[in-house]
Amino acid sequence: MIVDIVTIFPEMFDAPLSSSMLGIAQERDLLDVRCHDLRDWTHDRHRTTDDAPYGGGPGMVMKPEPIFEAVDAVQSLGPVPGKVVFFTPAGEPLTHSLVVELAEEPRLILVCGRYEGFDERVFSMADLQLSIGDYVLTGGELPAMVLVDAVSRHIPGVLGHEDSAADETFTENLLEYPQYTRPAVYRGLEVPEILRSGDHAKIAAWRREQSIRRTARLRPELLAGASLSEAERAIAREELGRVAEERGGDDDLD
Ligand code: JD8
Repeated sequence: MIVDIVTIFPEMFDAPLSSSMLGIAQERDLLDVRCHDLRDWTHDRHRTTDDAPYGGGPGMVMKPEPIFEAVDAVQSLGPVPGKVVFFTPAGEPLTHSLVVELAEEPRLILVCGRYEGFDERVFSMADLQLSIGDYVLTGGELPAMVLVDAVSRHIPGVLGHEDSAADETFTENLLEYPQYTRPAVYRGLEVPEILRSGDHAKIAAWRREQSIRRTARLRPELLAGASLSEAERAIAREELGRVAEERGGDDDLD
């Protein structure tokens, strides 16, 4: 996959792109990330990318011309035009299923803004407007890195173990089971006996139950999308009941 990133801070991407998985993916030619300095498409001495908002108000807005010119120029680098993605707090929330879809694209062009955001007209170039969550960041660079990280895990050959992207939380709509490694006891905290038993059928059943209980407790809204047997539904209901019980107990303190 080819990813082009348009930004006024291309150096922000150096560390995350050279680290571990993303570095290896690029060395293996499974991923080619190219960062472009938006200021290369400015025409004034100061390489200006922002201007005051029409109508007044605080802060500055990204000028449209450098963005239109940059996206045109980067698209014509080929070999395919690529899907143009803008990051904005008003975008569609990024989800696991969107990540999986985007991982199938041959090329993405990610446009990162700064300041108070973009001149609205640049969105006429967008195939997609994305947000990574309901909190405010200072720009689109971190969201672009989040997308590259998430998408790259779904490119065949990027993960060592091919199935590890598949059997996870957001595929099954269940949280992960708790994990442990040695030592068996640390500061008095014990690894559950069953995990040390060597009984792999029991271990698998325990892990599944833990996933269901955790999901019921911490992210009950996910259960609607989880495919559970009738026995598993009963476990979920039991855990939801315990949670309600605990909350009910709290009320007495009020
Ligand atoms: C792009 C400028 C900052 C946005 C005023 C200062 C995504 N989930 C997300 N949170 N924030 C962003 C994001 C923020 C951005 C830009 C993305 C460009 N800003 C502006 C409007 C309000 N601040 C994001 N994806």
